[in-house]
Amino acid sequence: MQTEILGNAEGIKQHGNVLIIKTPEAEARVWVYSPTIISVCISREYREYESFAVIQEPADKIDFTETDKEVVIATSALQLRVSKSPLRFNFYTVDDKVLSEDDPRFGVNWQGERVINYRKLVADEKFIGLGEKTGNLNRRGSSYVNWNTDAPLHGVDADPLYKTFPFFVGLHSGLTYGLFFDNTHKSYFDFGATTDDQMSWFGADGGDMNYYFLGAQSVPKIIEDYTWLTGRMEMPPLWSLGYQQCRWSYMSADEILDIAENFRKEKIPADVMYCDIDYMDDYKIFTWNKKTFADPKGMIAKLKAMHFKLVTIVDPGIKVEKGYKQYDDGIDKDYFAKYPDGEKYVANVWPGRCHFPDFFRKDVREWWGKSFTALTNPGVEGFWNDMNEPAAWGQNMPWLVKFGDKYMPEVRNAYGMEMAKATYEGTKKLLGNKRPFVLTRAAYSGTQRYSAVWTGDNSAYDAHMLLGQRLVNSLGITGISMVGVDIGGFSGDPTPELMVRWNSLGVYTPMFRNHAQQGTIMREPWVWGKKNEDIIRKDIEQRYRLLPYLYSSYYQSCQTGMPVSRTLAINYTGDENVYDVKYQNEFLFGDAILVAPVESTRFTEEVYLPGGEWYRFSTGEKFKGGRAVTVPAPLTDLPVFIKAGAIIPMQNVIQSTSEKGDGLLEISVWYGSETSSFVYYEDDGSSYDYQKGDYYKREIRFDPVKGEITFSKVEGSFQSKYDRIRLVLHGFEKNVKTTNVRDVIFNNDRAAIKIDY
Ligand code: MIG
Repeated sequence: MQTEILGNAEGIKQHGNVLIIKTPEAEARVWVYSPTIISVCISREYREYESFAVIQEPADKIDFTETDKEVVIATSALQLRVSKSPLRFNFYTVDDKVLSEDDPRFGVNWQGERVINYRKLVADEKFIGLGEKTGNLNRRGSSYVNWNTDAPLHGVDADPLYKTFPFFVGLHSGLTYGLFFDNTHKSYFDFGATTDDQMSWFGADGGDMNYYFLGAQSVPKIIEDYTWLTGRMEMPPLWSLGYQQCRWSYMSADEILDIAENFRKEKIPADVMYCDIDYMDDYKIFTWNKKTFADPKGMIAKLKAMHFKLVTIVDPGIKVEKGYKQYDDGIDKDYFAKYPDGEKYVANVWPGRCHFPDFFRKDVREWWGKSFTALTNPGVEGFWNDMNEPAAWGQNMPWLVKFGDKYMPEVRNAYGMEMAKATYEGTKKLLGNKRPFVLTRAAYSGTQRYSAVWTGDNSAYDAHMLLGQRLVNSLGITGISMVGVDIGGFSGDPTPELMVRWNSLGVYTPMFRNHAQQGTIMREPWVWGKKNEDIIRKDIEQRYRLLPYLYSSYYQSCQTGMPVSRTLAINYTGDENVYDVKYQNEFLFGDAILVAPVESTRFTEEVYLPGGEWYRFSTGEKFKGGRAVTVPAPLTDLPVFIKAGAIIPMQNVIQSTSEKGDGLLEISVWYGSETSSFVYYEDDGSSYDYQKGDYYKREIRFDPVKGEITFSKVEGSFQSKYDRIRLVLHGFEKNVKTTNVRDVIFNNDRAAIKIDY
């Protein structure tokens, strides 16, 4: 195999906003995207690069200086010092602190088509990120592969799984940086796992060494930059934040309606029912089974009357069957993936022999998008994209299969994203001004622009519940805020204790969906006995109480990319304890709620509370942070803590998000000794009018020194659905141990409240 290491610079040229540096082996191109983002693309044969992920353009100009030894590209926030002989790429802060340097010996190298970048490892360097990856929060000492894979029954260490996010954050010496390797080939990351701690390395089976270096000095700012580059989510439909009930499968319209009815009868709040693959006729996408789902429109109307939305699954595989519309269309218009000789690729999935739409083509995406009328006409508003790694029986799709003008290995990791894009764009058009909900299993960086994700086929045991939380937390670092896991575990049967515990964690999961595999015991809240049902109900009610807070947190994801569920490493980056495997599953839900996942067999737990002060949500008990505390953790009370200074808007319990509620917005302020604030956001929860200013937004501020809570003037034209605000003050008197609640009710337009304490 031919092995080449990037050699000496031979020529340096500026062409407009790009700097081109040639060596005998290759050429490197450098662009500045923003003061904190510099991109480097090193290729042996330069080709125009079209990114699936990046939606920004580089800045118009690039400033650099050159000496005998190096070329320096400096912005107001970051320096790239390129050493010329040999060509190496080293990043520093503006005050010359090392952020990340190439390994001086090996730098960028090729072996055959494989391209790898070896980088120096700093002694105390930690790594977080890569999205849906098993293992520890701190990825130092681990290695990973990105190759989107259907992974049924995967264990808690399995790799790769369904998604690819080649983006990580490096942490050392009190400094932070991010690196996004934008390459859809099978890719590899090694964080000092197998190099005797000398180097970290990453690379891919093909394509270019094409990366974006993010030099902002805080993890939230790096996430903001990464999601600026790759896009942010839009406001989700409010109903998708409610409780979602799924199963593979509810076998008939009657069963779906029975289950929905029972939620109302049992007074367990819920918003969403799902149809898994059995609603279709012979697994043909965009059809309904004529016997078991004879009248989809009627069924959906009944669901609607009960305030339920329906989500239906779609897979990419189109059954080979003459007379089936999607098949005939696809053949006529040549929409399916092919071998190089033009023969259509066939593989077996649920429908039997299938062709696979070539989602890399715009005309195919448009066709796919329009096909959703079969679902939207009867009233479906949520679209679940499964099996889009893409998956087929046997798994090993031949490398000769072509998508667009590329072979499968080059773009496999983006197939799911392109399907989600086609689904999102198509259904958005069909639904008029309504927000569709799209859920996808496979994804690549940037998928947050189109879809929520779930973490695939987990299993019903404690270690999987904890892993699920780490996956959610890690996906948050890579721009995916709206993520769920199958609550209860997809494969296997949870014990009642696990079901109850997992459900209580689901309250604090960005997307809250109960789902289970065919053949497992039923999972609905009422099948676990009265006592457990009562706990499950109470927890789901808590989810609905928190909706105003959750919706505002999603608004933050749309604005800055900050995820709803946040590993503690995002806000407490410098605190060593947050990486301790004992505490690594803990996370912040929004700005101010700390949640500690607990196994279903443990009823007291050691929880690490970062610096500051915290209150137990359920009791109001106050704790000093910066230490671990051992707290009771019965199945009725997951350890959840509120950060001192927190401002948390809540509402009354409703049975679904389409209920108006009692009109009272309850804003809890938890006393803290420092000034704090919260951006409250509301809109109609279903349309795109908020993008034209039809929202209700105000900042709420608490100043403990002045003893003042201030509500800023309302921004936007939306009329809040709450006509009164109640201020609930917690912990506002000295020497008071438990919650001290004082109610102040005032009209929505009142601006400032003086508190004397
Ligand atoms: O081959 O549609 O991950 O959530 O219930 C299995 C049936 C296909 C895999 C998904 C799972 C879904 C199941 N699907």
